Amino acid sequence: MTNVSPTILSKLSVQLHTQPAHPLSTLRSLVESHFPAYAHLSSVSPLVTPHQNFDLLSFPPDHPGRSVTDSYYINKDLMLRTHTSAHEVDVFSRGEKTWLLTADVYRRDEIDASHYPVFHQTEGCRIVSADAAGMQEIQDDNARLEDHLRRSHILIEDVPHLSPTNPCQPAHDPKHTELIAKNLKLSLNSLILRLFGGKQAEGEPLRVRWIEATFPWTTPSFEVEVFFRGKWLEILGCGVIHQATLDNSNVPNKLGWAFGLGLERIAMVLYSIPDIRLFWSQDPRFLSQFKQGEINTFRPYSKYPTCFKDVSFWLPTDTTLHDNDFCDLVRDVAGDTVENVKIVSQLGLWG
Ligand code: FA5
Ligand code: MG
Repeated sequence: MTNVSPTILSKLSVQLHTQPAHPLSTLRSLVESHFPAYAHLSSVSPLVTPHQNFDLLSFPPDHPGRSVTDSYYINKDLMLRTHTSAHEVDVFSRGEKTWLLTADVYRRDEIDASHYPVFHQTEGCRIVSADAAGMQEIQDDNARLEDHLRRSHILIEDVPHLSPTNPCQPAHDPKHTELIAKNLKLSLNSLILRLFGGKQAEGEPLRVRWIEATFPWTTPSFEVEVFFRGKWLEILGCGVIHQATLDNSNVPNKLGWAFGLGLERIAMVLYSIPDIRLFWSQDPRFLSQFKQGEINTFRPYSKYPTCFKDVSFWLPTDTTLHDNDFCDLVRDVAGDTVENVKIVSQLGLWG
């Protein structure tokens, strides 16, 4: 089943999200600073079992994500995580109740300006006790967050916390689920405001759109899109964690939410980085543009190596020189970086 290529293997130790001054590292810190009381995890090995990545999260046995055409396998028992949710059960089992985990994730996919087989996610989770005290804690937090958002310039297109197509889990009290789903939405709207609010065009409210979704280990589930520079951009998936997943984690009588945030998508708009492949660049023209903790607009540079631009005049002292001889000469000197050779103007022998 081994299908991990050398290029992918070379990415396993890079950890862009912990490299000082790298845009993904600044974005991780920014998200972490928004949840200061949470545990912040960021160096967890990408090697997981299919059991962690899929089974513990109730993925059905025939889910397409399990296939060798979609995921990277070392062997049948060891794979590269396809999402940071692969660590939910482990982290809950260790007793963490509120935590963030940022990591590289791997999916076999096409390669273009917005797709790369390695990208980064931040998982965020919160569980509270499923009793009056836990619900009071959530209610107080909801009141605080609502107050903060009411005073902000943000326009939210919402969907109901619960609906026939996005129902409450049978094991849960719908009143509790409503409070938890509301806390999830308020927490994320507040994070989105923090990330995008400052970069918004003057006077324009920030527009956020909530959409019903499905994930095998959350119900109700949602996706969030942000309207930024004229486009809707899907930035995260989230939901109320399934009882089965919490049972797998040995945390009885708890209730809570989880989200998974795509870091490249967000960094690309915040920094105006036009191509997802640039995040992997070792070129000083890329890396030197950034400082830890600062979001600045990326200045594009040529993807070709430095060259000096001269104007040359070719004097046909040797009249046997053919156009193709000249093309070969250009290729010998400059290689394949030359896109085109053409005669711009031809003068008579004496001008
Ligand atoms: C997930 O990966 C779920 N684990 C999210 C989740 C967590 C749901 C917790 C419920 C509870 P999804 O495949 O939609 O879901 O990816 C989440 C985010 O990662 C997307 O919204 C997007 O921002 C980002 N993402 C997904 N695929 C790519 C890709 N090929 N390139 C860049 N970013 C991507
Ligand atoms: Mg999605």
